[in-house]
Amino acid sequence: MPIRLGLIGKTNTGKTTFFNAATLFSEEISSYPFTTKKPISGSSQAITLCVHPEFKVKDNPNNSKCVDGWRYIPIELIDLPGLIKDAWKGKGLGNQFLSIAAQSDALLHVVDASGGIDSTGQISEPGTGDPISDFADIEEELVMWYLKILEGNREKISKSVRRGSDLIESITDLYRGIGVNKIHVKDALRSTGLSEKDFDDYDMTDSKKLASYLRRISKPTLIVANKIDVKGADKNFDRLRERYNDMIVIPASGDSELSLRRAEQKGLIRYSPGSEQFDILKSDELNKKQTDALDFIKKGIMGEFMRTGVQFAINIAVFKLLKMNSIYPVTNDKTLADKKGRILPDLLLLKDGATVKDLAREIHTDLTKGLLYAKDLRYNLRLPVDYQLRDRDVISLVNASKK
Ligand SMILES: Nc1nc2c(ncn2[C@@H]2O[C@H](COP(=O)(O)OP(=O)(O)O)[C@@H](O)[C@H]2O)c(=O)[nH]1
Ligand SMILES: [Mg+2]
Repeated sequence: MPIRLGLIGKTNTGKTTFFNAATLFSEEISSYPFTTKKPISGSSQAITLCVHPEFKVKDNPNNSKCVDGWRYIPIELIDLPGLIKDAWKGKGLGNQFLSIAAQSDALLHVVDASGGIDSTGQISEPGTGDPISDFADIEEELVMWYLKILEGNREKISKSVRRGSDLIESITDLYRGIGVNKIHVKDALRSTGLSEKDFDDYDMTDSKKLASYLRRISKPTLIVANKIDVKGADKNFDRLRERYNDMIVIPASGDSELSLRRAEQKGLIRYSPGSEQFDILKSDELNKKQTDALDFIKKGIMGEFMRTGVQFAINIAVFKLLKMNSIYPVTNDKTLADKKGRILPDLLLLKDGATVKDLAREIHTDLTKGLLYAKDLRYNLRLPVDYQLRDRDVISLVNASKK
């Protein structure tokens, strides 16, 4: 299963533009409408430096692509309709949106840093809206939804605890489908001081504390300060960074990224997603408006912020927020090929802390049986089965049967 990132935020913050830019890649033309009524899923990619130059081989990727030494790893991106106030009450499709958001591995919370929407998500004069309160409003919807799950199941939890079940276990069961595990619940109870309290004595404040803690630790989220191309948006970017200094805030211009990828697709420019520059190939085919727009992106966006932020936000979500390591499993430890002779065929994303055994399980459950050790092919070194893999490890597994 690819990693799944969900785009959340108020209406008109630029989620669909971001989605269209991030899912528009080479041959595929995205023609997805800008009015989102239901969640739409699309294929995008996280990009990281490939190991093939270091190993001095030419690769034949299978589960990913290698372009100019960069590995493109497929991920799933979900564009969610703008959340409205009281969505958690289940009005309209609120419940459905929230549950899909909660099934993502991580969330990209898009805000309009230009302050160009009002509190209901209607387009307004730039500078009049407040992305800080927009962010807080949506967060509140999410927390209330987590709270509703807890409050709606009080009877059930009380009953099972009375019958001798573990409280941690019972609470985890409620949230299991949305990425909450026992460690999260244990941590939440301890950190909120609720482990000392009898569940039946929880008041609303206690439950909300617990819900809000669970939401925060189980669903990593970063803030995309979008529309950074608009004059004055940089002020809101600074405000966001200051107010939410415990989070990652990424300045972005979805609109600029979409323009660049479309121009690239038409062969007008040379540009790789996430790259910090582009080259104009056919300047004679560009009209004045296009030339000015590209010029602005070069100076106003890339000059100021280094990048448009779209690909960067995805990469940061995968590699920093979710702490994924890129692991290259191969079968032939001399040629670095798989059984079909493809060199460095697959890149697997494994969470930091995953071991050799986890890698075996990820490839095929059968491989864990009789697993003896792994070979680190960079250093020609045997690694024990409980060794925690590191980013960019190239690994072959050695089983009792194959030895
Ligand atoms: N200036 C600017 N406008 C943007 C940007 N991204 C989106 N928009 C505009 O904001 C409006 C809402 O965008 P849309 O993607 O439909 O927002 P959604 O409701 O969150 O999906 C549209 O008019 C977009 O063209 C951006 O990076 N810069
Ligand atoms: Mg939309």
